[in-house]
Amino acid sequence: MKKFTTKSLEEELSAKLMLHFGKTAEEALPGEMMRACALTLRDVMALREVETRRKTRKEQKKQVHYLSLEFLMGRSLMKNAYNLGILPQLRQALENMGFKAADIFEIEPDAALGNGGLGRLAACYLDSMTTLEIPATGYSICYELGIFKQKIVEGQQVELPDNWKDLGAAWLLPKPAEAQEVRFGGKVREFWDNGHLHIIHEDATVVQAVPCDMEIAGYGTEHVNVLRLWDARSTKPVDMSLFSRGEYLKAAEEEAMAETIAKVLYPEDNHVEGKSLRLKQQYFFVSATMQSIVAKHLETCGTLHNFHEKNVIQINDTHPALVIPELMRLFIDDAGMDWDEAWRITTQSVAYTNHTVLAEALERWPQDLFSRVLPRIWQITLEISRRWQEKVEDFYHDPRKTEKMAIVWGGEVRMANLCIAGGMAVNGVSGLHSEILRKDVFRDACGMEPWKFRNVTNGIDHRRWLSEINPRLDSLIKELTGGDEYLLHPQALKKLDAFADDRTVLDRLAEIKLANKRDFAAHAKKTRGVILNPDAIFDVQVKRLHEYKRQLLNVLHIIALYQRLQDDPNAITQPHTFLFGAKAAPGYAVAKRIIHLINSLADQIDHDPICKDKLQVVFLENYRVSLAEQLMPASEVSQQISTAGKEASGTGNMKFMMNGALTIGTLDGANVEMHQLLGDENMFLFGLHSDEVEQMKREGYVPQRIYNRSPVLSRCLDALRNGFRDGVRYDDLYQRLLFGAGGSPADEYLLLADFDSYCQASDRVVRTYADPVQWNRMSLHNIARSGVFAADRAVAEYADNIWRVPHRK
Ligand code: 26Q
Repeated sequence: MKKFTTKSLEEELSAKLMLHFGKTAEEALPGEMMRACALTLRDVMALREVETRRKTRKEQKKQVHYLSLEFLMGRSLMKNAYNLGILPQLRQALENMGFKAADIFEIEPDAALGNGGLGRLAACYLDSMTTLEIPATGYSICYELGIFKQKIVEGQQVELPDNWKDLGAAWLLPKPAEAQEVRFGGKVREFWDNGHLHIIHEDATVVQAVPCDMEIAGYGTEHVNVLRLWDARSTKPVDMSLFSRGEYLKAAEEEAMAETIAKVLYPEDNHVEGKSLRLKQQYFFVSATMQSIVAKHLETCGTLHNFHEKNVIQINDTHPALVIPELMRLFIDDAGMDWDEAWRITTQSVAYTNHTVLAEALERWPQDLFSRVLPRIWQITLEISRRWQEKVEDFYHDPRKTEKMAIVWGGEVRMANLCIAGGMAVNGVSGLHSEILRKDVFRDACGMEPWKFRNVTNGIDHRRWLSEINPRLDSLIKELTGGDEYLLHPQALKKLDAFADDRTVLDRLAEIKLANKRDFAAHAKKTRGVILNPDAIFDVQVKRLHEYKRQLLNVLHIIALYQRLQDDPNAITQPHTFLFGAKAAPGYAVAKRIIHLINSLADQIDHDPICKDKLQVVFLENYRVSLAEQLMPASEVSQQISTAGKEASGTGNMKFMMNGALTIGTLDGANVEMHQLLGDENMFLFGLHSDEVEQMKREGYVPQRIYNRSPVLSRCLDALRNGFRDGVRYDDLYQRLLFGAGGSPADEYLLLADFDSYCQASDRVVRTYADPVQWNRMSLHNIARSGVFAADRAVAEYADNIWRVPHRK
């Protein structure tokens, strides 16, 4: 394999510009240069991918298939150059050719084929699976539009389409020869022939699935995996002969469906809506994926009886749950296997990861919709449900448990129960979350099949989220830990603990943070016209907007600070900047109101001279992967303040920790494990524990009592109600907190119950910040102990305990 030098890269880039755009480097536009870079790196990866695939087939290695409706990949150019070990050379080549490397990286759009945590997790795991040299493929939909772009207009969110493909498609390789056909609707006809039951799917609407592959380079390896994104096309060009046969409408219908299926990512996060198009999207990518996996397995092994020994299907939440009946269909209808054998193989092939305990996010499909769109899959699902129910009845003899564990019940199909029945493993994504699944959400299933229930705490790609985006910290770590060991062995970060009393190291850590804050301030000024004071504490809450994540609690506390400042202009001595970034699902009215509120408050504080150089609130528009990459290295306080028991894991918390920010948080999700590693002395814990939350709800929680007892809190809430200088009042939010509204109970997420404890923790943050040595020491301990939160560790656990595939150590 040739190794790129700066010079050979320049030659390669010039050749690409000439061949693909008919331009010299002097003439090329930045977008063309970005595409030339992509084409150059793709060439290297394509060769390595072929080699990886050849080896996998030849040695008949077991393969991992990671199915997810979302892969939040972000940008690829810097990442791929980094992993291929040619980032410095590429930067130099670009500069030599008259471009600013940073501008070329910045021009690449994010591939934002995901909403938030679940989608970003899938992207991080692709990197680790590849780096660990696991033969793995990701599968999803090639959405034409990713998560919407957010604009703030007069304080409110406006959604714009995210047309990422213009430049983003530079990484995609269409493979039309590997297209599959997916069938919807129609009728199922059964007939016996030669002692065999045959299934005919008649009058179905057929959509063609065309794969577009994105290559994934690992770090420090020649192993290359693929993310396969299915694009939807209509099967036939409009065929006028159909017209005469009366099938013209059918052809038109197929074309219409094909056009909509891969059109847009659903922008709901932790909330499901039973929309027919969403179900079609799920089946579309599941069926195309399983058909291609089964066909390839047959090609290499010649039999399906060992399918589970050579393949494992990991499903990212229940969204791809249809793999279970689809595999059954392929085994039974297409391969002629009997039910029991098909079920034995299926249930040894599929593993399910759960990402939420919120009731409104557990997928359930109306049976009439399901049976209409997927008639054959419905028959199979019904039979799976019948047999499962029999098993539950035999085990428990308890009608309440039968009802709770049912797959088809009350006119609905419950996808989580389908996954539990049809999978070999069910895992939560943090210790606490997995415990809640075992003890509460899936309690009865766990009683029957306890071996299925596991935990794999989430992790993040530390090469991207530390080494690549925070080069100053990366250099210091390499210097102190004696090289780049931590890149492949993240636990080497532990060595940093030894420098806790080294004042020069602590000072350098502070200098790095300040330099990163200055960079971010410069970037914010240039791209958004926001003026940030680098001497202020950068206190950050960035994540999807959801009531359970409690951005509103953060806001209430800022209002309290503001009121304190009005009573006493000297109440704040340390400048404090609160940064927010969050998209709200377009249909989530309360979430949108909270965004408006943050902007109203920001405006109020901005216009009050009392706050100058003391208090500032900034709402960062269009929070996304590439903005997170700028922000994480500059952050000092990480807000992880969800109601205990509600956030399955969180992964933003890990990104902040790795970049040396200190966490103010509840004992929720992976914060619990962070606390076990750090102790009380290295993070700012507050609030009720998850069992206390449950108990309080059981015993009847009355937020009004807290309001009546706390003058600080009641003053905050009254201010919220009356609004700020822009004249917008937030009486609706006030009412929700004190009395409940629209079917949800008063203060459903216990903001008022945790308010006092939160304010105290925040005061501790500010007091600690006044002691730089202590602050920097805490920061150092956070970085040092963040190694467990590397995705490499999480993926190794999946590989060892669930997938049973070998990997690089
Ligand atoms: C389902 C059906 C129809 C439409 C939308 C959806 C849908 C889409 C996205 C439901 C849920 C999601 C996303 C969930 C999610 O991101 N969960 C987060 O997963 C992270 C990775 O495990 C965790 O760290 C977070 O705690 C969890 O909230």
